[in-house]
Amino acid sequence: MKMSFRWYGTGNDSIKLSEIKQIPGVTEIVWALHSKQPGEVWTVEEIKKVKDELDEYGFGMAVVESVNVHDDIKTAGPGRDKYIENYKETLRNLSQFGVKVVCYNFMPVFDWTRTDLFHPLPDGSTALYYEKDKIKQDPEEMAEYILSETKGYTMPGWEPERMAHLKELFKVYEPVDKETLWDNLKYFLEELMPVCHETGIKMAIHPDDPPWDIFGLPRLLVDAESVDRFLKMVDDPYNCLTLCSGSLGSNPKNNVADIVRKHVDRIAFAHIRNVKHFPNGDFSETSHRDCDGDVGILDIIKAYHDGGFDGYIRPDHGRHIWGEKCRPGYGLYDRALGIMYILGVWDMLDKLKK
Ligand code: CS2
Ligand code: MN
Repeated sequence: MKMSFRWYGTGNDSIKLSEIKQIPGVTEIVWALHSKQPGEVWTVEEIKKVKDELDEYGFGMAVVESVNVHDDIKTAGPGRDKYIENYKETLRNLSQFGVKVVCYNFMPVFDWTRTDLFHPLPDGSTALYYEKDKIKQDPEEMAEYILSETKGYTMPGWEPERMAHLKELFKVYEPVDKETLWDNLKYFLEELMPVCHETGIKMAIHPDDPPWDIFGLPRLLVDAESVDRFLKMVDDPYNCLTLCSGSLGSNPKNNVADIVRKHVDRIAFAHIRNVKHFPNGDFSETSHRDCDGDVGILDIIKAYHDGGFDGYIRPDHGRHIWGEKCRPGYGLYDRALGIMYILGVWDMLDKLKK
């Protein structure tokens, strides 16, 4: 298992590489060119600049999160083939710098959705929160809320440029039902697989967050059955998962550890996030400690360990603690605590095995 930490880049993150360097065990930075719009080619020069920064601290850059997928690819729009060609070019450029895993998602219109980005927890910290009744509001209001809370930071999936055309975007998705979206995902991956073999890069889809339809938009990767379907649909060792325990685990019916046990060989990238469920269907993100949430963090880590997982792993969203001012879900302190928790469990499992 290779421990990583997501970093949004110089000038775009409250956290410095020198600070990440002091978290025990982190060898890889999960990065992206956040100024790029979906569909644009990432050039060798741009990638090299990040490499030079990471080299200074001895960090690897094997995982990109994310190379975002253009809406024309998701909807089979007029630019689909052009944007797929651009994606291939980006993969080829990334492979020159040791990139091994590209995380992406196939969520229509929005990436992850929460109704409160700084919800107070009983311990005085704040965390991302999902209140079922609030989600019924108009998507434009939702986008306005998210953008007002994240001012100054780019939020992948909530790019202001895209949000400014939300009505048009919803129109483009109107004819795209769930089966069409599956077809479009298959088309995209079948196009990419030869380039993945050529470059050695695994495509690792992130599940839908939350794992159910919202705003009338279809969502694909939501439970064990859909994960099975996805892996069978393009049955190729380079067609992989970013298994996000918090995204799938937001639905109390999903047993994430079972999914890990079944598919550990196809998980290229593990996100460890904990979530607490409320009986009315709301949920709150929590610390990574098993008993603070309901996703079964210990079972999940054990499932990776038992399966001999040697892919990349990172703590996903953390709480905002100790007054830290940071990007929602992506502060330094709670994610560093999360890493120590994950490594503590992992080291003990190693020791017990000897
Ligand atoms: C991430 C996702 O912040 C998060 O919740 O886990 O937004 C993830 O980066 C994307 O869905 C991957 O494309
Ligand atoms: Mn995640």
